[in-house]
Amino acid sequence: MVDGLLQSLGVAASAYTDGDHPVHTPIDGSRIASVTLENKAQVLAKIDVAQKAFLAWRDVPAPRRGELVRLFGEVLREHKAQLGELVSIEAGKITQEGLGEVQEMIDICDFAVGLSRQLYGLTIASERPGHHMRETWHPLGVVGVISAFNFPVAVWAWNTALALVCGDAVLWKPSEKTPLTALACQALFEKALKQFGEAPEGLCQLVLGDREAGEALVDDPRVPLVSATGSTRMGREVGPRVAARFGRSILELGGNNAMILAPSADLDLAVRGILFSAVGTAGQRCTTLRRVIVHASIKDEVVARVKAAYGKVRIGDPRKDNLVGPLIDKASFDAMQGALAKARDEGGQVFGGERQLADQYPNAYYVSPAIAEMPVQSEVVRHETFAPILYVLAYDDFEEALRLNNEVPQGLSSCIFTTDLREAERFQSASGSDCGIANVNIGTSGAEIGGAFGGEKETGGGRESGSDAWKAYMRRQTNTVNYSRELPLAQGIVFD
Ligand code: UN1
Repeated sequence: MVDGLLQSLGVAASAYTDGDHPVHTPIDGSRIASVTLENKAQVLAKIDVAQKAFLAWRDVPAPRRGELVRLFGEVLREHKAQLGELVSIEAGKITQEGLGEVQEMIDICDFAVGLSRQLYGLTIASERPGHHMRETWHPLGVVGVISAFNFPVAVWAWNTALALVCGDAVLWKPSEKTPLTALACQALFEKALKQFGEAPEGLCQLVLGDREAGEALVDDPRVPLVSATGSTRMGREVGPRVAARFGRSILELGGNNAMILAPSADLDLAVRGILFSAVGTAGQRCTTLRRVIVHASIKDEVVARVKAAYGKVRIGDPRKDNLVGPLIDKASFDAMQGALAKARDEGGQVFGGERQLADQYPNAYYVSPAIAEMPVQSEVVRHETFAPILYVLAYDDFEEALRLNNEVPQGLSSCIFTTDLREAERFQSASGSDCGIANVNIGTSGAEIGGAFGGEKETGGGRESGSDAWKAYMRRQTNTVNYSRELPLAQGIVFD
């Protein structure tokens, strides 16, 4: 299934045929490749190489570093179709979303190229005569990137494009479930490197490994920044371990994203927003819409319309004309069924959620998206289940809706559908949504790369991608220069 594709992307056959770690496609559960996982000693050796690469790369002028990222963006443009298809095969995304993910990579490359001429620091007024102050941003070191199966290529690109223009080296550990797209990215990056010419060896390396490999990255003081995307459970381990050695981390963890649906909302728009955000990527985005908090007066109508839309959703092979592909694996299906059983126990009324196409694909896990009308925001609703389950809660008063939005442990994305300016502004105010993303008349998922991406509370607090997220990939230095013939002290201190 993948031979031709991987070859066209420049991956050598030995990289995906000779190993002992099997790779399966969620499309039919079949084994499509086998790769070799690396052990701790191998990871440490790669960190060594990365550290040396960093020492050379940090002295390359930033706009020149941007040129490498520009070339990489070009290579991605040329291979968008193939890489997108590989994402579909390995992660189970429908074609449109596979392509969208590669486009996200291209977009961040463009952003980073511009940034490579804009790593601006401040000049600061000094309180002393004949002095000036400024703030300088310097390259940081080796950046460890740990990414998840659901965005197997874009999350790496967000981190890598920024890290490279910031003068850092990168070591990437992708999910064990998606090593092939990682191998393809690495091969494409090497293509860009060839066109670029002189770059230090090992500037951007890939580590295929399991927990042991991840731990080696997390614990090594030569890796000053670890950017980890995945579950809150993973982040709870990574964050304190990196902090224990005074490293920095960017954590992008679980979400439990809600939509407040107000009585004034444009319901046609809202239902379309719900459909894309709740059902897209088979509910396996960290930004997936998991809760609709709907005004009691329109609840029945909204539920009826969403159910009707869900009934028409085409489920099946993500490379064909379908809207919902498979869940990643059986564990994911079991977790979904467990959550639905719990929702029923907690008084919920569940619609959908059954396994689909089991005869055709006995080893793959397709499901119809589920809606669960809940009496209150009970335990199961407060938990992120990585599957297409949409909990519906009713509200009477806007303050109650805001409270429900915020009363979960996670804080990634949120949105409101309303045409009432007061509600929209309140939602985005200091006492509104407590999430890293708060949208108006747009769903919770599908953010552009230009904004900072990430969220609060158990989502981990990290920010990746656009805005000034680049600052986390550099070290800040405050410089004070005395160009006078005196040595005045700050705070007016006299020390004669
Ligand atoms: C993720 O699911 O880890 O906003 C990232 C979005 C995408 C990124 C999702 N741009 O849905």
